[in-house]
Amino acid sequence: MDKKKNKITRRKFVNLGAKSYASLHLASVLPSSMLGSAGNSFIETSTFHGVCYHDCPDSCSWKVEVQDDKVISFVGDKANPFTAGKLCGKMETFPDDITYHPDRLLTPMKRVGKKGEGKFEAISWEQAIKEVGDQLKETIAQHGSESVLSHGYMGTQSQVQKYVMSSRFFSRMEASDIAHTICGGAVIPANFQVNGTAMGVLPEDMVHSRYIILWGTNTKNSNVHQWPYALKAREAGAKIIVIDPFVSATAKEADWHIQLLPGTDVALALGMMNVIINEGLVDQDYIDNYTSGYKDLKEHIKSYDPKRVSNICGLPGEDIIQLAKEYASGDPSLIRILVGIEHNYNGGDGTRAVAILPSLTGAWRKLGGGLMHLTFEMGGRALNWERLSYHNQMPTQTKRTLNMVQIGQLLNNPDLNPVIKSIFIFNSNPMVTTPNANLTKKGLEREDLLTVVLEHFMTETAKYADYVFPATTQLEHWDIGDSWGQVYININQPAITPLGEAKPNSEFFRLMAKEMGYTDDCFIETDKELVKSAFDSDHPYLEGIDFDYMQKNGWARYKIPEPFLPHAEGNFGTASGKCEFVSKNNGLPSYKEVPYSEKEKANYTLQLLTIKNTKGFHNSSHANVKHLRQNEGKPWLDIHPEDASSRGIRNGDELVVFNQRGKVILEAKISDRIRPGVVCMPHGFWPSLIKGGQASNNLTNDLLTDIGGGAALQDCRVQVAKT
Ligand SMILES: Nc1nc2c(c(=O)[nH]1)N[C@H]1C(S)=C(S)[C@@H](COP(=O)(O)OP(=O)(O)OC[C@H]3O[C@@H](n4cnc5c(=O)[nH]c(N)nc54)[C@H](O)[C@@H]3O)O[C@H]1N2
Ligand SMILES: Nc1nc2c(c(=O)[nH]1)N[C@H]1C(S)=C(S)[C@@H](COP(=O)(O)OP(=O)(O)OC[C@H]3O[C@@H](n4cnc5c(=O)[nH]c(N)nc54)[C@H](O)[C@@H]3O)O[C@H]1N2
Ligand code: SF4
Ligand SMILES: [Mo]
Repeated sequence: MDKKKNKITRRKFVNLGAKSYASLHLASVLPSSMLGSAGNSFIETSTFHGVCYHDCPDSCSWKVEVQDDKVISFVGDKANPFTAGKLCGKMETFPDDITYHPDRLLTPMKRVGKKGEGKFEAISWEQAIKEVGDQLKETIAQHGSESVLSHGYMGTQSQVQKYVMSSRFFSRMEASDIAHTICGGAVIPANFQVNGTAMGVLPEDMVHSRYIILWGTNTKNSNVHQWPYALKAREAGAKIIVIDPFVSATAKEADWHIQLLPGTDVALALGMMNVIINEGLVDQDYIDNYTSGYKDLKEHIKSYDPKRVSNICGLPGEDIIQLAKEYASGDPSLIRILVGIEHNYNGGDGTRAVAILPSLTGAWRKLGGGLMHLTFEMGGRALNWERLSYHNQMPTQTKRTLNMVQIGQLLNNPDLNPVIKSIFIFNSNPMVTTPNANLTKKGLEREDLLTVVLEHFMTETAKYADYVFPATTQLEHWDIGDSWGQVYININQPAITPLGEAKPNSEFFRLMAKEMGYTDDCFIETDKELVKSAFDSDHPYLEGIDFDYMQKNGWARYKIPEPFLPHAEGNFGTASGKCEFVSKNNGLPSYKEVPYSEKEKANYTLQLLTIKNTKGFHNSSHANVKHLRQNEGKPWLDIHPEDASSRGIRNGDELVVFNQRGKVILEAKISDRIRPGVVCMPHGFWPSLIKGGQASNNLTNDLLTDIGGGAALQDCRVQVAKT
């Protein structure tokens, strides 16, 4: 057979029907005499259930068909009503783009060049584990176990590869842990302060809402399976409002887009309260029975009159009044938040102010009314965490926790006690996703730092490693996929044998445990046993759902009492059981000036947003996939015509965007998608794959949010010029 003529790309493998692939593939490996008209009938196709591993609210269920240990079909599971048979654009070709990508790491690598240079040579698993183990033992003996830092994050949010075995390992070691603050770091504690939970209205119940505020969330792009519920509500008469400093894909579709200045949500929400209270639009009965702190709040909001708020937010006063009145009379009104609201200095208080609104107007009383935020507490309650979090029962525990937002500062801090001497980076790409990346780079360049990275690709971060270990992808390992954005639980079955020498993260930590001499039982459990143990639970949400059921069906909807009206009669998760307007630690929410230096304000007169504004990337993931990158075009900067003309910038010009931390080369897109004084670039491009070698987080600020130590990464001042 002429191989060239019949060459099937891996993309085609996925797209071809099972039958056609079987015959074509067979033809290339079997003598033609063996291929009769029914020549492929003995080839077995196996179907596997899986779940998307991305840090995404949708957690889609998928089905994988495999022949001859190769994926021949990969689709969203039609049976799951939330996924509804549709994966998002960036995941449709996942097997080709990630698992079968020619650049995939398939063997352990040891650095031979300078840190960051990207020169490595292959090394066996056995030898690499031994060398890392030897160095680790020496580091611990000299500097103590807290000099080792576990830097895992949400590259996979499926629990076994994200967390279970790595937590056991680092707890046993008593290493330092990283605080997962870059996403949800402020919104979660802030909502908990007010409502004692982040779980409000269920995603599907949006269809019952009649006034929907998508507050700092780009639903059409970031939460694609939620959008149809918004459209269904609109068909039934709902109005959709988007509050966003940028004309996002979702804002374009809104009935009303409120384009406030970034980081001023707290003022807007307090201004709405001012109007709602002054106009007598509150639900006094709800306030009296189910909330605390109203008297103080009433006094506090007096200083947030529409005129002052108009100045802070850069909005017409009448818009604030109209929004407040419409919101208070929505029947019912729903506010949807995710993380767009939190990535600024006022992010915690912004969330708290927004989270108070539904209780002020009693929106919680009706199905579809209230606040819709995160659903992770469902899985937290339902699954058997006592088994999974085995390390909590071990005599030793993780001790020091360090904030990932400031990893650059931490790696460069000689006064840390102890200094970080070794870092294990897995499921994360901090050189691209964490602010102030040039400082992180300086830290990772330290010759005295042992850096170990587990990855699918030689990422920007992996290039700084001493050892890189090849990790399996979601098609090659067991896992459990609970969700933070909807109410289904999934299992992920391995569909194919791991490619090359790739191993699951969990297996890396088992091998390391053995090397370190940790003999605890918890390092013996297999991934399948771990998945099984998660469903060994008698929580009512999992009634009738066990491992066998999951093996057959792949996914299940939690058995939640319906209609789900969590706060129709109060029942908040706070200590008082009420919605707490005043926080014990943080008082009442208020607007604060961002602490920029005078020099910063004078030199860098524009505010830069770096947002997830691409079609094909998921944070930094997929940005190395050529066709997806080409789809985005050249990395660009949205700049308002006024800011462009004052700098002599024309559409398509090459620009340099710079500040005291870095400089990025972008193409000018003159547009009124952004206000004067604010510019916006997409986040996710890998620095080394774009001109100039720097990207969004080489510019961003590692300032922390007001609550929770989150990332105020949108509070970033820059200057822009033609190159
Ligand atoms: N396609 C795609 N989908 C994704 C991801 C991805 O990378 N790509 N990432 C996933 C992850 S990790 C997460 S956490 C979710 C996040 O989902 P979202 O919370 O929707 O997050 P973002 O896209 O960060 O921000 C949403 C919007 O907030 C706006 N925004 C920025 N600053 C402010 C502000 O101060 N106030 C207000 N009101 N709005 C502001 C931005 O302009 C942006 O349009 O999406 C997930 N889904
Ligand atoms: N400027 C700016 N910065 C941001 C944001 C923004 O909007 N703007 N968004 C922030 C948000 S919301 C988030 S959640 C973070 C995300 O930050 P990260 O979690 O660092 O982002 P990802 O790009 O998803 O990188 C995860 C890495 O995990 C790897 N990975 C995936 N699965 C596995 C696995 O099974 N094993 C191993 N070993 N590796 C795996 C992928 O190959 C990828 O390189 O970024 C934050 N940073
Ligand atoms: S990234 Fe999100 S929307 Fe896309 S397939 Fe994965 S879970 Fe679904
Ligand atoms: Mo995120």
